[in-house]
Amino acid sequence: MFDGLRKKLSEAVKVFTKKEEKAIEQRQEEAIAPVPPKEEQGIEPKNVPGPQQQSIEPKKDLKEDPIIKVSLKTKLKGIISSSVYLGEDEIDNFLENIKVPLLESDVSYEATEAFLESLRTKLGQTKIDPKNINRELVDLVRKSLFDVLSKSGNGVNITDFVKARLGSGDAPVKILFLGPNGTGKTTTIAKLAHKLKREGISSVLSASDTFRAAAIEQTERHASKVGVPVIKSKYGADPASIAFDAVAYAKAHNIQAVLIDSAGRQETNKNLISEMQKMVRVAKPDLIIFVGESIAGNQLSEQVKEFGKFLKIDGIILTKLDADVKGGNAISIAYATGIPLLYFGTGESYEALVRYTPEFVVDAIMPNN
Ligand SMILES: Nc1nc2c(ncn2[C@@H]2O[C@H](COP(=O)(O)OP(=O)(O)OP(=O)(O)O)[C@@H](O)[C@H]2O)c(=O)[nH]1
Ligand SMILES: [Mg+2]
Repeated sequence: MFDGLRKKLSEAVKVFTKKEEKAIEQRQEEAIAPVPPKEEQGIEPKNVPGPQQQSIEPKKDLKEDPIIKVSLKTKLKGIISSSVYLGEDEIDNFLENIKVPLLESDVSYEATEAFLESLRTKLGQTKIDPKNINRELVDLVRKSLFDVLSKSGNGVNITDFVKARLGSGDAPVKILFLGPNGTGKTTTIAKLAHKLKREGISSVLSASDTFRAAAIEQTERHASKVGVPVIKSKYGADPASIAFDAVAYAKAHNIQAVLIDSAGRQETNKNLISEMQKMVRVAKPDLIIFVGESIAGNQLSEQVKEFGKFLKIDGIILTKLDADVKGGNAISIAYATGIPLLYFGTGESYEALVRYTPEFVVDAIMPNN
């Protein structure tokens, strides 16, 4: 999870830290180096004493000269311990080093630019402690990542959402899941049913994918493993009417949440999109959740935007993060769509569902060392 991005970013920070440490060391050496005598500087000294005079004058040890000692000491102390602003060239250099890993790791161009802009501002305003360059850079990178990730909110805990709705008398709470083929919609529904159950919230699954072969049996299998009821019909049946039946079942049996599955579809398929709109009209979901897979790369944001033209998407669940070696998509999607990211699917087990928060992503990408 986020492995590619984490390794590349921390490497870029390390490389730049080494460069800066060297630059500072060099400045220190320049400060320690004795000032060359004026002859060497090509300046004709005035009142040069003759050779005889020279031998009479006792040799002055530079180290013993209290004036030189103090000034050198102060100068060095200043250079070694006081914090410094990075120069513009240094900032440019650092940002360039960090831009490539982001783009290579599926972070979109727009999100990368937003991140770099935030980081540039922070670098320009922050005095860096030369003894702690790595730590300070890590801190600024973390803050800039946080800025970009916060654009899609701070995440929503579905169980809290359901509890709040139930508290205001809105039972059952209906959640519809949609997205492209094979992204993990049905598995994610099972994970959420499991999660709700553990928190004491009852749910029923609506097997509204009547299109894909074996989809109904798959939903039934999940329902029986998790221990929740499922409402189903025949293949080819109207998905909206199954959702309607599931809501009626929930009302009749005091079930608190209805999780409505749907067949995977491409955002360009007009018939399937209008079928989806019918589901929304009939079932009136409280939440419409887009389930996309992290490994879809940069096209994921486009998919969300296209679906969003026909239906109001309330949240996104990003699956298969465990299989994504790059990991930048979470940043891209948070930035590009502005739609709240809710959860990450991190494996095939029912437990493999992690709540999204900007902090979680920042910690995974740039751990505080
Ligand atoms: N590694 C990994 N696999 C996942 C994750 N979520 C789902 N899967 C797997 O992805 C495959 C497809 O999952 P489904 O839940 O059937 O996906 P779907 O979106 O319902 O598929 P369709 O209904 O055909 O559109 C299954 O093999 C799941 O086990 C995840 O977070 N990580
Ligand atoms: Mg499915």
